[in-house]
Amino acid sequence: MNHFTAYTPRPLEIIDSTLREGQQTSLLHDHQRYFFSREDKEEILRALILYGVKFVELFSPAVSARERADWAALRAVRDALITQKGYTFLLAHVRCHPHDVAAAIAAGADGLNVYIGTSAESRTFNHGHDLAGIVLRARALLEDVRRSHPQLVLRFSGEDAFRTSPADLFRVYDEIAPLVHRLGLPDTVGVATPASVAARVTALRTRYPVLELEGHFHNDRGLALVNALEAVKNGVRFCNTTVCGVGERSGITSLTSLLFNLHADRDYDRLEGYQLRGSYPINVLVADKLRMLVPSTEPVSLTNRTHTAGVHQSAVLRGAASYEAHPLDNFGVSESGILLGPLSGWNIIHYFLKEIRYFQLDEDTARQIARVFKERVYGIQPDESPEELLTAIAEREFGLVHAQLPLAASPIVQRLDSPLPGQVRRIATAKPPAERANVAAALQAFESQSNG
Ligand code: HCA
Ligand code: CU
Repeated sequence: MNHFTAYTPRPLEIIDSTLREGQQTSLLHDHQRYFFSREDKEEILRALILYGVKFVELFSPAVSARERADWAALRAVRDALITQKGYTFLLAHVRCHPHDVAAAIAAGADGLNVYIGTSAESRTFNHGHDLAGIVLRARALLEDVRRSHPQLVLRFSGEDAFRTSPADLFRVYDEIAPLVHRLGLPDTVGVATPASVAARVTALRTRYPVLELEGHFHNDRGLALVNALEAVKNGVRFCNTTVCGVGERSGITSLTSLLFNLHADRDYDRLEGYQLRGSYPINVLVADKLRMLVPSTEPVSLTNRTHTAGVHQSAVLRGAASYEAHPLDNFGVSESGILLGPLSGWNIIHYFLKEIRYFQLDEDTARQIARVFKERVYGIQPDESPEELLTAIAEREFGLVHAQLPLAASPIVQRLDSPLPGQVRRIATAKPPAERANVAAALQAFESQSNG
């Protein structure tokens, strides 16, 4: 059965590249990991499939013996989820080289994401072929693959497309377009802007109206997200992402940030088939593999529901909508945090002592305690938390009695709650341990929720 001809593409097809581009992140090296283990990859692939991703890019099996061996394991993960979630296409990212193509086919790839540099920089420093040479090689390779393996899904990318002149890109793509399903448009070095993306996409769509386009945007200028949004809105159906945006240098468009923004823009059609509640869990899962917290720059992060300024805190206590404009719970960020510190006002201190720690105190005492706390907290020791300091002041200096009641679990102030014994003080980007443990459960919940 040819799965691809049987598949009707949705308005937006993510081609997630966490397991390819994502493994090129220097963050792995920063944390002495260097690569994802097979178990990491299996978990990430499973999470991506449950999240609703149908196209996953993997390294060419020619990269290393380990990558080659992992292909079989990842196909098994995919196969195990077919009944529940339908078919997921595993695409090999391959150089325009018969050796890579043969290895991908042997590994059981569903498709080939073929690339070769087309910019002057790429031609000079990467492979040394001129445009005619590129066309010659690519045509021969793709014609051969189509003849011998007609079931493969084929994409061709001129690497560094945004530093390739339109004339040069057309020179190559005109020859290749009849041979492939999609043409790629990678901003390899992160030079594109929303305006240049719109212009390029429009030009390609006009010239190749029947072909699908695939976007890939690097974040060197911090524009990977907005460029992807612009591409998608101009008619690019296939978009490359990675979880948390990790990738070469500063990475590419983050999977959940793209979907989150389409949601914010009410572009609901493009969200068809994605389990948005899995957004935060999948960010936590991959951040965990990188031994880091979900970056504070990720829109779908606990940081975006954590409040520190006194004015914000007291307003959020009355109504979270005051400083939380987005429905982050729908993206799996199921709790908010309020951090005690020098900016906290007396009312949050009153709330904490009364509602969370069950001290009997009136508002006036809370004001007095707040004055002491605000002074003392500047001299806090590294092994002490603001919550401990505040509790100590309340008990020792104000003689408040602490009723032995269970800890409250208010969804608003989870982060104010007592840390577990020996747990380090939480910082703004920290995720609650409960969330970590819940990742697997949350992802598994999609299994039962979604029926493919
Ligand atoms: C790479 C470069 C690449 C390829 C993208 C593509 C890029 O790491 O090999 O194949 O479309 O950014 O150009 O990721
Ligand atoms: Cu890239």
